[in-house]
Amino acid sequence: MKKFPTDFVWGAATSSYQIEGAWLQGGKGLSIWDAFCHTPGKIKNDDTGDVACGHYHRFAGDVKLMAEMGLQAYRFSLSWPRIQPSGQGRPNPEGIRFYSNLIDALLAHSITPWVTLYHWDLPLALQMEYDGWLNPKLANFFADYAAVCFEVFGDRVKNWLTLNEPWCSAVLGHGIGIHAPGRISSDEPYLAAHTLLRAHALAVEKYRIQFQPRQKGRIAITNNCDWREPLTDSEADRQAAQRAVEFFLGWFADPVFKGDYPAVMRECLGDRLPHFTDAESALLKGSADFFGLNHYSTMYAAHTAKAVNTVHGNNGTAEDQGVVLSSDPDWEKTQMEWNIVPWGFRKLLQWIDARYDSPSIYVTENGCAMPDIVENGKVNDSRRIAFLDGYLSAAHEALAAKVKLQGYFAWSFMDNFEWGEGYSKRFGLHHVDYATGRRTPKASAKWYAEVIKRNGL
Ligand code: PNW
Repeated sequence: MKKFPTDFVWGAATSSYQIEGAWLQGGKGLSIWDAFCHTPGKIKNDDTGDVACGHYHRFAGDVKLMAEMGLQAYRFSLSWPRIQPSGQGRPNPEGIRFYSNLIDALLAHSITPWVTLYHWDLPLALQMEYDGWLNPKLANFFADYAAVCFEVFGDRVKNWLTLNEPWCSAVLGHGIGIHAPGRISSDEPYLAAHTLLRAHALAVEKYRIQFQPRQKGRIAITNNCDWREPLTDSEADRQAAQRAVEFFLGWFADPVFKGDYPAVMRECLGDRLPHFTDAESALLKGSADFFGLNHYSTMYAAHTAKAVNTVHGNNGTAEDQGVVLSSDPDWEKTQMEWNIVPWGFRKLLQWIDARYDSPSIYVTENGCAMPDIVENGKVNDSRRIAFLDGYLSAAHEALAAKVKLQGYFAWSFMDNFEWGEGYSKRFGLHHVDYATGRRTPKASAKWYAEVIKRNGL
């Protein structure tokens, strides 16, 4: 048996836009995802999060299902426009009541809430009036919104995440335009990322000065990163893989843990990469109480003098890096076409441990989409179980190598709205029948419940 540390946190995650629905209920304002999904052609099948899993109305039943599988922690996000309909000013009491009830229900079942302040559903008004994250002012609006949340929920919420995967907001939202706000540009990802990082730092400053001393919680950012393995062991390819990870994770984690962008990004980008003032740099450095990581996949990286711009915009900043990515044809893939490579997870955890001086790491998302089918009221998702078993075994190897991994959240607690893929991709431990809203625990939910109970594999 592969045992995990005694205080290891076992959880599952979701996000507001992906599960809540009730897009025009409870005084909620519109978000950039409401607008993006209602723009024909942006989302597969023109699906929207208007109804989603109906979690806004069904949260009590969902919390019961979490309790039934012995979940210790539940990571969810707050919809900013449900709390501040136009992104600033007086909070919406109904929105606050909804999350307050959810938090109380979790605590009544001894499930610890882990709250993400921003999982991509920016108030639409801030996009229309200010150009969203391209405007430096957004950092102040975000910090004010965060303070509202600390004030009303911080008595009960002790684990905060500021931003979920700012890489996605920057690259998918402002580079290749497949996420809201749908912008296509080669410079805007760096500008948006800069504001996102400043927003994180200002929110953490507020928490640390005004709330943390009496609320005694912790706060961090959560970044996504896939592993990049050198295609060959040539020096050029090894440097290319290192560069690729620095452009992916270092872009957002270096400022937070070291106070500035990676040197290699400055070399490649010059002044296309914005500069932090000394004060901003000082505020950023050390602005996380732990290392939040979302991880899904691995690719090979090779050096190329001239990376090609295959998609509009900058193709995920590839041509800025001089890196070309590829896969091993023998690797199994998920329904997202993402490679299943558990050893890449171990290598990434060790890379983080080495680069950031052995931080406490919480994996706040890991999971896979599979073509699940319901048969006689059951979902036998054996490939998902194999995926989770593989990735948790790799996590266990990282622990044996002294990586300070302290928790793991499966993505996702239930099937939900998978952004540009709409409802065509299922990541859940629970199956959701979107016609009726019915939830069915998959075999993986029962498997994961056993893992939690035994604290091991
Ligand atoms: C994450 N990529 O998104 C998000 O945090 C979740 O909301 C989402 O449902 C989950 O992973 C599965 O996709 C990502 O292109 C989207 O590398 C895209 C990428 C990574 C993560």
